[in-house]
Amino acid sequence: MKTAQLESPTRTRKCLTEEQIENYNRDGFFFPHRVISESEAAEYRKKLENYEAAHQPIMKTAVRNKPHLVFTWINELIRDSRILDAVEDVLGPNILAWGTNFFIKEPHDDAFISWHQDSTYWGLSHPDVVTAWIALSHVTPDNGAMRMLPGSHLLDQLPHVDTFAEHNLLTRGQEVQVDIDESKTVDVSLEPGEMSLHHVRIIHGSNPNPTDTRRIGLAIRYVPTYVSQISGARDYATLVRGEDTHHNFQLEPAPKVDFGPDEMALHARIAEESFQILYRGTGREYPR
Ligand SMILES: O=C(O)CCC(=O)C(=O)O
Repeated sequence: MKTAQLESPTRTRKCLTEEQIENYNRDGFFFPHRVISESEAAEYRKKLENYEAAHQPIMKTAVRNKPHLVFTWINELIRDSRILDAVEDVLGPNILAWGTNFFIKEPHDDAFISWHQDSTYWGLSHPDVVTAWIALSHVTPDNGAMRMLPGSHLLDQLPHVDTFAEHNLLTRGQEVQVDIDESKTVDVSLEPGEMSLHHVRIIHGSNPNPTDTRRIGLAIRYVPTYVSQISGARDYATLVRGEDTHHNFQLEPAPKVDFGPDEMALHARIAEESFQILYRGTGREYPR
């Protein structure tokens, strides 16, 4: 399926300029775009780190994925109009948040992300998926910023090999089977409170963090409401803007409180069903 050159130029833009949209359509990503102030980013980071101080590092927990189901502040963030205005300029007015994931690299952390296309195992019907990747710390090439291969979103879905490599933060450690010319890649440096947008087919990855500073990103996966899950599994999403006349996903409620029993039970159920989608064909079982 051909990837979308999204949105007709006649539609009124919410916040991105024509040039910014053209850059996104040409390169498959766009940055930096400030969506929250540095002080708001610091407040969000404090909420995250308070949770981690009371529990454990979020990257070691199941709520690293779909944290918007259990943290009220993340549920507010996925609905923030400063993010959604830019996403609407790319995807149109009816928008679901399909997923959220933390990507955190601790100081001196071996964690990395192999070169990959997000679309590989997501089971979604159309490549019309935009990730808003929000920086909650300084993100630099030194501490493991994302790296993108411009224009690679225009390629079709490419074959990947699952490595399950120990420090790879991807579900299967999947790696795209093409040679990457690293001299052509772009480092996505961001200040706290800035975001990048990237296309579901862009080839991207990131290196470990050998520095003394923590590198924190929250990825929010947005889809237009016409997208559906075609793997055969039931799937879930949160309606964050406009109307859903397609009913392709079970709509998720917002958490009423942080980590309430109902919120945790819903998260566990949805996490198990997403596991079935992401690991299909591997024979792996959901960890209980
Ligand atoms: O945070 C990273 O380094 C990579 C994140 C990523 O692969 C994604 O958001 O799609």
